Amino acid sequence: MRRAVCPGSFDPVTLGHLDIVGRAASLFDEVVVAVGVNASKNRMFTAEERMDMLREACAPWSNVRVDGFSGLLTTFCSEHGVHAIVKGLRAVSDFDYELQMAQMNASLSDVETVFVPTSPEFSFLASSLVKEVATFGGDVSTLVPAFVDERLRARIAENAA
Ligand code: COD
Repeated sequence: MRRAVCPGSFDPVTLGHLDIVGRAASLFDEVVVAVGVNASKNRMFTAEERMDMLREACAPWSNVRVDGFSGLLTTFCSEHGVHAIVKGLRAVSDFDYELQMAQMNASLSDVETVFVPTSPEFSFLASSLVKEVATFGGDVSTLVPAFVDERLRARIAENAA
């Protein structure tokens, strides 16, 4: 069984994330989408909310499941029999940081990192930008699944009330 992990914050999941998850699902027997729950950043959605959205978005892939993790990703990998970390690369700016993480993770364990290039239509897409655009009333309906768009707008309205 070749098992990979797609880790991230997914605050919230975008079509760019799902493009990488879907392609990982065709490369590996099983893919675990692992939501980092370390409380280091301000999040719009709780870990449970982020995982719920991912479960709904990943439902079409029978070999993908969603889990949460705290602490080191390499610890999660060894506890769950994960052999590869799959990361999407958008630009050279991603590469510098992702290479550093891949090398650190390789020094901590024997898990390999596999980089998947973003599809061109998603190369500018990041959760942080989606939240910013949506917060200022912009249309993000082509960048996230429809139900995520609804939850984003509901959360922004709640926060503004
Ligand atoms: N196209 C392609 N790929 C994309 C796109 C896009 N448009 N958007 C995002 N991605 C991919 C990237 O590969 C990214 O790495 C991944 O999706 C997740 O993105 P985010 O923004 O949701 O998540 P990050 O980058 O905040 O997640 C960082 C981790 C949680 C993976 C990282 O901090 C981590 O591993 N933390 C655990 C603690 C640890 O082990 N630290 C030591 C690391 S060396």
